[in-house]
Amino acid sequence: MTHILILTGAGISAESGLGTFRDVDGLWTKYDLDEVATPEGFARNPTLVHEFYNARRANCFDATPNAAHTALGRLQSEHAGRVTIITQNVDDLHERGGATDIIHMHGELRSALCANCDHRWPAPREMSAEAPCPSCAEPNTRPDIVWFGEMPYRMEDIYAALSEADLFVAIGTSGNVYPAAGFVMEARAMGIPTLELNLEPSDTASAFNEARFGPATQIVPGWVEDVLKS
Ligand code: BV8
Repeated sequence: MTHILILTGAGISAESGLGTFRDVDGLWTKYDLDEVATPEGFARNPTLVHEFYNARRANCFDATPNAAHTALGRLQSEHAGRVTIITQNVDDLHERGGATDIIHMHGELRSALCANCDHRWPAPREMSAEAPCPSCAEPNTRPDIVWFGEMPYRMEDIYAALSEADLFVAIGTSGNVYPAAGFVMEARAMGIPTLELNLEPSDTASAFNEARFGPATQIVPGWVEDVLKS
């Protein structure tokens, strides 16, 4: 029974119309990461940061999961062993594509967080710097997103899943952001076979034992088919 551990990034949602970060017209080419994805940026201008995430939340609500998301949902329901999905993505397309057992290590657009009392609740479509927290009533709410310089969520669960994995697969990630980009090296150090499924070789491509390149909606369903047939 093989336990498959999958790390996904923005590339798996690209064909659903959600922007990636570092491609030619990626989000970080349009917005200054320091202004909209750091706690310092949020402290300086919470309204700008809420506008950035409100726009991405709207895109996400209007997007639909693609064949790669649904293929991973199928893998989880049909593969005899465990399939754990760790995603860097903050959209909910994995869930809407039928996947469960998902670790959102960078948080989720559909969740809101109070910076004052740590209360979490389902995010409204539009958040604002003035809106009071439903629990402590303080106007100090933020997107439930892990920004640069902040601790990613559920790191213990991630390292536990890594230590039990029989295969590590990275899908649609450029391998630029740590600690996620380092997981492939942790897998190699434990002798776990590694596979990259990406549009093109990522910045960590040399660390993978195997790779398949192409759009996720083509190469992910094909790979899932091969796994379920093996
Ligand atoms: C941490 C939420 C300590 C926001 C994100 C100085 C100070 C503090 C920290 C640091 C520092 N210097 C470095 C760091 C570490 C820093 C970091 O790595 N910085 C980088 C820029 C060097 N990391 C952190 O700060 C992290 N925290 O280190 O805490 C710690 C350390 C260890 C253990 C515990 C604690 C927090 C990082 C999280 C930041 N938040 N997201 C938001 O989403 O709005 S990161 C952001 O980048 C997104 O989450 C995104 O998912 C993620 C990674 O990007 P990718 O998903 O890979 O997307 P990208 O566009 O880069 O690539 C897309 C890929 O898809 C490409 O390869 C492309 O070819 C491919 N593709 C495109 N189309 C398709 C496709 N593939 C298939 N099919 C297609 N159709």
